[in-house]
Amino acid sequence: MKDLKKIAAKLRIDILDMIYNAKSGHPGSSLSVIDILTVLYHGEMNLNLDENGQRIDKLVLSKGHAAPALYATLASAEILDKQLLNTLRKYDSTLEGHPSNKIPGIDVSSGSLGQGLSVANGMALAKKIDSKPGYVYAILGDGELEEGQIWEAFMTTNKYNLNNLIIFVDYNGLQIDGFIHDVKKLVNIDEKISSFGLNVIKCDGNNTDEIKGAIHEAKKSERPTCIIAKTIKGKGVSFMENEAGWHGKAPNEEEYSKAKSELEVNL
Ligand SMILES: Cc1ncc(C[n+]2csc(CCOP(=O)(O)OP(=O)(O)O)c2C)c(N)n1
Repeated sequence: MKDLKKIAAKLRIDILDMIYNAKSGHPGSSLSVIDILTVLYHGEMNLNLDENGQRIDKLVLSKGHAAPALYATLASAEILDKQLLNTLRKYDSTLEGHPSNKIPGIDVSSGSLGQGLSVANGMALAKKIDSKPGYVYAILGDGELEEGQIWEAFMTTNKYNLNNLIIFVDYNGLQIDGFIHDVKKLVNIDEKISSFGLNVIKCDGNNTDEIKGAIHEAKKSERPTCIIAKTIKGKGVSFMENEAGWHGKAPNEEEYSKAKSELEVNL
């Protein structure tokens, strides 16, 4: 059986290396979501291809600025060439700062917040109409919930009872420049989403066992599920944790080596 905690520990270092090398990117957001991606791509998602070359399970990273986490995970699952990771954000590289559907393993370009759930709804609805197996996963940021389109999309998820769609909210409490409850007074997320007709499950989004358990529970539900995954932005690097300032900034040389030595302890 795979040691998911060790895989996530390794991927945290890949994220740090990529962003340091690119001198740009979103470390806080990527370190927040990496445990969820690890669980999905290392056991929970069916990554096999169907007769049309489409992956059985699909994922939309709606909080697209966490692209380094997705790229590192795709490489660890051998879907993306690992050599590409150190080309992040370089001129001519396919690994742009936000996911593009030109990249192997990525179906949906994202980065403009608020849109990913609508696309994931369409993908899940298409599967239902075509009687195709598999799940669609969508990962949203909690700050992203401040986009009105997300709530329109929740209504669609509910209307078509898209129980082949599993939504994660990466609930780290922060967005680009502050706490979500300061920026838009976004409170009681679970009650709000539940009132839109979805099954809501809460878990620790930096704990691989809990994430796995939440996915298994979601798959038993007759209704579409939204997993509110409580995370820590910048998880694993002491001076980045819970700091809005580390949302989208690369570390300097000194910060890089401090962060790296902290992350290496968990290898
Ligand atoms: C439509 C749109 N508006 C603004 C932005 C700029 N922006 C990038 S990340 C971000 C905050 C996102 O916060 P959250 O969804 O909580 O993600 P986190 O980084 O905390 O995981 C914002 C406002 C954007 N990418 N798209």
